[in-house]
Order: sequence, then C-alpha cells, then structure tokens
Amino acid sequence: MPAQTGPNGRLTDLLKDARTGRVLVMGILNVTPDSFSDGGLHFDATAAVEGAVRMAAEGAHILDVGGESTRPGAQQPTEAEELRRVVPVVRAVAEATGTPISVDTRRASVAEAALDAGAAMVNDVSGLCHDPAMLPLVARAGCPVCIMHMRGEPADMQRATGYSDVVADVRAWLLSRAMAAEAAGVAPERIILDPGFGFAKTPEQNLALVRRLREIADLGYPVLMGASRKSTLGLLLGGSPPEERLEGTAAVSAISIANGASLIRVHDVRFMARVAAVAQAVATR
Ligand code: HH2
Repeated sequence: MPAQTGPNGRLTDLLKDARTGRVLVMGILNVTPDSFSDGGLHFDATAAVEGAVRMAAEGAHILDVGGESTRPGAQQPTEAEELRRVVPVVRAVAEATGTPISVDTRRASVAEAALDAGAAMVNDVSGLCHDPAMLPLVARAGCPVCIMHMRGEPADMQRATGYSDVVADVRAWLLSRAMAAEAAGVAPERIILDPGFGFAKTPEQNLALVRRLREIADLGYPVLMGASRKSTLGLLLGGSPPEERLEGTAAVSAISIANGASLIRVHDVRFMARVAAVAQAVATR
C-alpha cells in the first residue's frame, strides 16, 4: 500500500494532529489468554474483530493488537505462538476497519509479519531493546514507533525499581532511545515516547511520572500514557478489581493530558474518548 493512503496515511495525519494538540485514543486489543484485565476476551479472531469494530465506533484512533501479556510476572509466549495469535487478528481487523493498527510486540519477526498483514505502527514495551532486529526493522519499514521505558523482563521487572529520580532517569533513557532510533534512520516525526506506567515502577513512582509528565513531553515527541486499569489504580481505589478502575483511569488520563500527553492507551474506549475530549479542550496545548 502506498505510504500516504489508507491506514498508514491516516496515522501519519493523526500524529501530525497530535503534535499540534489533538489527543489520540488507542484502544487495547489483547489477543492473549492471560492479560491482567481482558485476558481471553479477544482470544479468537472473530471476537477480536467484534472488539475492534466496537472500539473504532466508540472513537479509537488506533487499535493496539498484542499477543503477549506483559503484566508483572508474565512469561513470554514462544515466537510461533505469538505469531499465531497476532497475525490472523491483525489481518482480520485490517479488513474489517479502516482504523490504523499498532502491533504491541517486543519481537521483530512478529512486528514484521503484523506490518505485512496490515498494521501501520509498532509499539515496543522494551523501547526497541529486547530484539536487536527491531530498530533496523522499524527504520526500514518507515512506520511510527512507540518507545516505552521498562527495565528487565515482565517476569522480574518489579525488582528493578531503584532510581535516583524516576522522572529524570526515565526521561534521560527515553531521550537516549529516541536518539538511537533517529541515528538508525527513524524519522523524528514517527517517534512516540511512553514512560511505561506500571513497568519496573512502584505505585509512587507511577504517580510521579503522571505528576511530572511535562518534563518528558518537553522533549518534543508525542507522549503516550498507558495507565488503563493498572494495579496502582486498584490500590488507590481500595482494592477494586481491574474492571472497576474506570474512574482511576479517567483521573490519570485527564491529568496526563493536562501535563502534555498526546495519546492514551485504554481498554474503555467510549468512556475515555469523552474524558479525552474534555481534558483536551481544558488543557492549554
Ligand atoms: N501497557 C501494557 C501493554 N502495552 N504499551 C505501551 N506503549 N504502554 C503501556 O503502558 C502498555 C503497553 C500492559 O497493559 P495491558 O495490555 O492492558 O495488559 P497485559 O500486558 O497483561 O496484556
């Protein structure tokens, strides 16, 4: 497909708008049996397509398809299993909606197969560090990429929460990864940064990143916040389970937008698109 038509062109236009104040909503489509909130919900292609069509109608600008749960303690599926989960769903969702698809993976082989199947963007929670082939792939593909901060592996990341200043440390790391991406040939306008809420962070560190998100947004790249339904919110809401953390997600999303976030990655698209519309209007952007 030519670069500037279809979902690829639409995503380029959306990211241009995001740099001038529009907030984009990324709907989460986990094709996993074990995701912390929606595990098993979209595990077959038919259910995933239904979920995708619904989220697109509810206002998702991007659909994020992932085949690996990265919740604390999760084990990585085999490459064959991740490909088996992700590729048919990307193909089916691309056929069913015109909404740009992002593939949430740390593996270059999965990213490449998903791009071939119709995805327009790569979302790598390892910040292009897990797989040495990922950075060259993204540069070659010329697609947008979300670089997220984490440490270690999902299985052990909650033992890696020692920072001197979590916001300064995450900011410096994200900048170094963005510089590495640019040096490898990724255009700056295709780079999105994400502080990685819930990834190798204590609850207090997650909150500090939201409170001081402006320091990361000031780097000049669009910033994504992915706090949807995460356990820090459950803690603040008296132990509520994931599906009862809507208000917490709304609060963090609105404050993140006020502090410079350009994208929010959420499960509850209809509700959060409305939160984003109001927060975007209030924020001086
Ligand atoms: N969080 C998760 C997965 N991918 N990508 C980005 N860019 N930012 C995030 O914060 C982020 C992400 C984890 O959440 P979820 O997909 O809901 O759960 P699971 O990893 O259990 O599938």
